[in-house]
Amino acid sequence: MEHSKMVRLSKRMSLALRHAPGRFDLTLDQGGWVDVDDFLAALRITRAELDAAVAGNDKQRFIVQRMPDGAERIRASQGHSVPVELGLVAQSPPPQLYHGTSAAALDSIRATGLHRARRHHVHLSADVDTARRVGTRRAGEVVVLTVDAAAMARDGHLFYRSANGVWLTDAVPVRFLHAAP
Ligand code: HQG
Repeated sequence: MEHSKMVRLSKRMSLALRHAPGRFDLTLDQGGWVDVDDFLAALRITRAELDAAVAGNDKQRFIVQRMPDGAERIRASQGHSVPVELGLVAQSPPPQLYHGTSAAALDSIRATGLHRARRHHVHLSADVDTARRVGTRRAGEVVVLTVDAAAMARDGHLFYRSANGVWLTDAVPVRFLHAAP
């Protein structure tokens, strides 16, 4: 599939599976899953297009699972703004995690820490390069912050890792944030 077509399809799939399933007449189950056949019909795409978008996705945003009865289901691995329970189990984070954002947000972040905004969690990256890429989605200069995840974990903050390797936590208080080197 052509790259630009793939990106467009990935965005529509994200909209349907993370933010606005109703706009496609879809209902996600509690875990955020939807039947693959229903999904194909709702987005008016072929199975080949779906497979290409799932397999070729730069961030592995979507996961397809075969159920014991042979039916298949799909969900987004993270990033939801609609209520879903992903069933992730808290796990011990690496000592440091990273968050890419815009320089314009820094004053506010320094005042109140990192908040999850409309999503379920604050999203953190395991490496600086990925965090920088996340930050470039925002206008203006990109800033990468280091999160002292080890200290947060010692303080009782819980961390989760999505199926596609994004680290998630409820909020990051200011004292655990530093400018990345
Ligand atoms: C900022 C994408 C002011 C925060 C990405 C971010 C990621 C504050 C924005 C995933 C703040 C929220 C998530 C505060 C946080 N004051 N601004 N106190 N606290 N912010 O999109 O982390 O491509 O909800 O820095 O790659 O940018 O969609 O979060 O800029 O993995 O798969 O508020 O979404 O993945 O924005 O991105 P977002 P994010 P996908």
